[in-house]
Amino acid sequence: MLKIYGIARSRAFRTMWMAKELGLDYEHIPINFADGGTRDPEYLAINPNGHVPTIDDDGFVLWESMAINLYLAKKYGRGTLYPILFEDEARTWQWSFWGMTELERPVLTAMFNRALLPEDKRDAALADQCEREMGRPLMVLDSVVAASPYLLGEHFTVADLNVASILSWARPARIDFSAVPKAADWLKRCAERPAARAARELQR
Ligand SMILES: N[C@@H](CCC(=O)N[C@@H](CS)C(=O)NCC(=O)O)C(=O)O
Repeated sequence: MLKIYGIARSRAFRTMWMAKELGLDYEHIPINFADGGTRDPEYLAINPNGHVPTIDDDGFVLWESMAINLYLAKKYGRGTLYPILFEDEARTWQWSFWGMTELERPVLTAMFNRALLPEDKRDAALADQCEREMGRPLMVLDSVVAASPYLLGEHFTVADLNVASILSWARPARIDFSAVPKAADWLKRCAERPAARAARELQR
């Protein structure tokens, strides 16, 4: 059976959303960074980085949220959540790497400095700078989802899930989407999927 390590209020959310999209049964092991769980020697033996998520799929251990989602989608959702064509597969990687390298740091930093840190520790100027940095990638996203409903075309795939899960931090980060309305609509379409809602329920 699939095991997912990590709490839903972490990047493990991405993996839980994926598992729910695929209708996979899984055992949830709520490793929490807040109580030192990610530094526990038993957990470090599974993921020496001391981060979540990690999965154990019948003895196959894998970490890094994007790699995990690409693996799960390819293994259990080929032809639906994972594309068949090599070119579409490559575009799936493109969007996943793009999300991690162009968006993840600024949106996370903005969320910390506008919502998560104690007020006296927040750096408003840094958050504003991060929001400005997101301007160009969000325009790129906007132009693509203006031409088709999802990143690879007509259907929701792991490419959408991976990018939308990174951008799920945009709301608490109070990122202004008014200049990118198509990207806002796309994000809403992704976030309203039953599997995304079910994964968000686990964050409560
Ligand atoms: N690049 C990794 C980052 C994982 C990561 O940093 N996870 C955070 C939680 S969202 C974590 O485990 N932090 C706790 C720690 O480092 O102890 C991924 O995408 O899986």
